[in-house]
Amino acid sequence: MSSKILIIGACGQIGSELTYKLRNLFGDDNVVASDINTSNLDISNTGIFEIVDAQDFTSVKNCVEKHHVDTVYLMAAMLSATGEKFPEKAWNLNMNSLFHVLNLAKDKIIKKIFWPSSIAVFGPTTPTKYTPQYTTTEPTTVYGITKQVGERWCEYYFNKYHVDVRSIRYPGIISWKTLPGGGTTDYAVEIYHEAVKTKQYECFLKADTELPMMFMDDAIKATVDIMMAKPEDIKIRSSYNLAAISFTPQQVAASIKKHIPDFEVVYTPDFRQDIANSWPKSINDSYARQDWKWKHTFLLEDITQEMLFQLGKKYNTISKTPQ
Ligand code: AKB
Repeated sequence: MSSKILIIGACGQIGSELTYKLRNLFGDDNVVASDINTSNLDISNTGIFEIVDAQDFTSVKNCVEKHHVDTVYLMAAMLSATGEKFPEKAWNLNMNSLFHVLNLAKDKIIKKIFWPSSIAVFGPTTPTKYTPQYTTTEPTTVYGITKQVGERWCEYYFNKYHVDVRSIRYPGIISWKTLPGGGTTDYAVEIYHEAVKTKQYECFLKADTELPMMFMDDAIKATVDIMMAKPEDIKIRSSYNLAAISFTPQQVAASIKKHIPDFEVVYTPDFRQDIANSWPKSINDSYARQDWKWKHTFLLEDITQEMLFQLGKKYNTISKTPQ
């Protein structure tokens, strides 16, 4: 019998692309997409879709039982920037939803969980360059605190109750299908949209703010790969460091200018600058590369080409194929 998958938070930036990928890999009948509302019609109108409130245990459990789900991808979360505006809401959403799925697995109602962590688990006392897997984690954002504590709980449920939970620490994710919402790394998506639409962008981070980033296709590949790996190969049950590339706003702007020479960026840092300053500039992900053979594909120039091509089609500003 094939596995039955539930994605919670399927309308969001990563959830939506994960839904397309999992439907593709396992068939539309084996993938249940869910979210708190139908904000992404491309997801809710194109396959099995349920309204699920990730904070409500009964809502999650009913959906799991109705569809005989054995694997849950918990993608619902409040991200770093929004979390600073609504600390208690961020705590409640990020922690309650995690406990609900961990407890469903503890009670053997589901078998396997994917839960995303983030580079936000790191803080100002963490070494910023090539940040190791095991190091000081003193996050300064509520989002980071929920991810750090969540990692501890994942490992605890694995050790105490043999819950098969797998996790990666996502860097900033760049994609063109669904906009991100409420993160500090969102500038790296917005900049492409504005380059294509208006040839101008006001960046909320300083020009030289270096952060770890990854193209969506690589992030989805990592997510699927860690979930398909043999249980014995998943040696870290808190969360794996994961890396692809690192760049600054100035570097993305320069790579866009190669294609759109009159693109202009002004830098007006806001409260998100402090968050970015507290995060690593680059990540050492050697455990992921060793344990489950993680390898990234997309470099900055590849990402720029693909983003400008896809957004050009979306906004009707180009008709040529990428070189
Ligand atoms: C954010 O910026 O909050 C997220 C993240 C790095 O987890 N994209």
